[in-house]
Amino acid sequence: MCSIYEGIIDTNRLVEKVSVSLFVSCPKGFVWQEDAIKCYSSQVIKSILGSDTVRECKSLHPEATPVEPRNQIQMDIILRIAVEADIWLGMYRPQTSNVVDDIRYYSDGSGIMYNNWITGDPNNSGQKEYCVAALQYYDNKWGDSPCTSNAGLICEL
Ligand SMILES: [Ca+2]
Repeated sequence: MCSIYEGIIDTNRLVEKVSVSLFVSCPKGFVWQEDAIKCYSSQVIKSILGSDTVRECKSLHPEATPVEPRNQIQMDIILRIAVEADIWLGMYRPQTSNVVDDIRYYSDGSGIMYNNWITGDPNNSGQKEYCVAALQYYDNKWGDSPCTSNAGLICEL
């Protein structure tokens, strides 16, 4: 039993080292953030419309997506990088969905697994809030917002 247990520990260490070595070299225009284990675009794109954020990130790198914070560590990094007051997040409500909290990630369409909503959001106010942003006015908590709002954009891969 003891030798099996040691084997599991060694496997975990190996996987951790492989992950770091794969992503530590980011494509041009991206910087490695070790605590998030991701590459982030090194500049915030200004005043982008939410509906165009996916295309904007793809223009930087084919596999890049708007930032999709999946835990508080990643959210803290996004706020550290951000220079704009508000930042688009890589999440959306399908325009065919009538469910207010049917918020999904752009990258794979799955439901979000972490959130930091403003109290009362998501609320799809006016039935036109299909994008999600971290809003400085609300202490960087998240609001579902019209995709035509202006906000900064950070891409990740
Ligand atoms: Ca809202």
